[in-house]
Amino acid sequence: MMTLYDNAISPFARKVRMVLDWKGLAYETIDGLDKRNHDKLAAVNGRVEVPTLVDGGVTVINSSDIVAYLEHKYPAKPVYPADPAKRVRARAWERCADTVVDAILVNLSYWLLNVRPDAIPAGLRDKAHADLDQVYAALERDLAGRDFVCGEFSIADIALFPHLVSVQLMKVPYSPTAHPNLAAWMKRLRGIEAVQGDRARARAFMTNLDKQNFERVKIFWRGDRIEWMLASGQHKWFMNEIESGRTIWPGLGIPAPEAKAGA
Ligand SMILES: N[C@@H](CCC(=O)N[C@@H](CS)C(=O)NCC(=O)O)C(=O)O
Repeated sequence: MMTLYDNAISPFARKVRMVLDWKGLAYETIDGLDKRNHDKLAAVNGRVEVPTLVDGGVTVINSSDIVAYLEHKYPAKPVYPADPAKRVRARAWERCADTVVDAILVNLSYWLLNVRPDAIPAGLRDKAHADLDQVYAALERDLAGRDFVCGEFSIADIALFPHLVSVQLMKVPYSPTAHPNLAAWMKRLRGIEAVQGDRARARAFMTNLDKQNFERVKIFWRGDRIEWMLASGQHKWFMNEIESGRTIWPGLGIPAPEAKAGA
């Protein structure tokens, strides 16, 4: 059986788990961000990130690579559109979710989920809202006359959902009046079984937040989240985080030796 190192509120792990559920595949999970499982995760992923998928002798890291692997090995119930142009579009939205929307919302979440010595920097939420408004407008445009972002249900919808479902909580909401297509699409997604499972897991995790065993003081920083923070004028705040010892950096993530055939 496949093993997915995941976490109920990691948007990347949520994306992969929804793909597994959508395709009806069997898997077991280990919460890789639970500190008790840290060494196990480090043994399979040099970056020490979730999601990580272990399928027999094959270990796949990075959510979009995991989705591509699953799609290749289990083509039934596809998450990439068959039409090449639509497929490019679906990947473009997945990338936007992974690199832009993730960076904005996860950076805001530090003042909700983490134990912080400071208040959110002045102007940061407004900057987040202004940037997200551009995403909301583009989704509103692409969803006109369609049920899903690329027509059929695809990785675009799956990648965006875990982020957009949190925008009320992060106080950067879209307006159902200004964005009726977006609001109707989010409602439609909530009717899909794989999405319902995701919501239930995230809710259960949040309800017991204080009992969860993940790192809440130091922040794990990587590329896109740093980029958005610096592009939002927070270089001094960021330097202070480094100097105060509140940062964790990913490992190098050099591929491990290949498993021997038949292993
Ligand atoms: N590019 C990676 C990003 C994965 C990522 O950022 N994972 C975060 C959780 S959302 C993580 O594992 N952070 C390690 C930590 O918080 O200790 C992917 O697409 O899978």
